[in-house]
Amino acid sequence: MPPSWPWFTTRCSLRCGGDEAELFEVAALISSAGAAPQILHSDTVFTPTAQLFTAFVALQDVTRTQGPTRFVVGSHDGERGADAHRALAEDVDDETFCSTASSTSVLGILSAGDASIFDSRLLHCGGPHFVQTPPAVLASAASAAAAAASAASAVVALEAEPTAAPELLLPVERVLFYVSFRHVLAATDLSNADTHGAGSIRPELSQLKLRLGELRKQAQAKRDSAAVA
Ligand SMILES: O=C(O)CCC(=O)C(=O)O
Repeated sequence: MPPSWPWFTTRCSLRCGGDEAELFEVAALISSAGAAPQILHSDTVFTPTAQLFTAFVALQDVTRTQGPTRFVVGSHDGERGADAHRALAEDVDDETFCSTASSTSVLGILSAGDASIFDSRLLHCGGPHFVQTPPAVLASAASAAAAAASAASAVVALEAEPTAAPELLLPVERVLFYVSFRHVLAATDLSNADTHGAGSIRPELSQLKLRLGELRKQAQAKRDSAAVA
């Protein structure tokens, strides 16, 4: 069953030092069909204490081929975390590390409404998002191969228009709703400014410095009034 908002915010409160935790990021992560995998990274540097607690909420099913996020288990703290971050830093090509990491990692394969929640020091990356080949194209490719093998009837409709029912095709964009809260004791220079041209929170929302406790109260009031109605 997908986690509920109260379930998530209770965990946020526990992980972020209480209800004074600030809403830090609210965005959508969109990966289009054909997107290359991301490089393994953490969202904040490796520090002895937690900085952010994040949820990626699936807005539609995320299958194995749609670039699910890969998370390296235990890479957020302790000796294991220090080793993982050191190995990544030493591996300038990222390749060796990614292949070793895959044996100690999990994939965020999600149903719509599920969420992956994680400490921002955890190493993770968006996976490769494969372009889906419609079944009709696969079928015509197979018959083309058979025809080419059996005779020289060369002109086969390899480029035939796909005729698969649209509901059999996966969405071409994988969208994750992305929200994070800042630990009450997090470094004061932690920035969510729009440094890469892809802001993870709108400035006017950031300026409000919304606190987890206030958001929880507002959500509870909405639930109560919906229950009465
Ligand atoms: O798209 C994803 O699955 C992960 C995205 C991410 O980690 C990032 O953009 O920092």
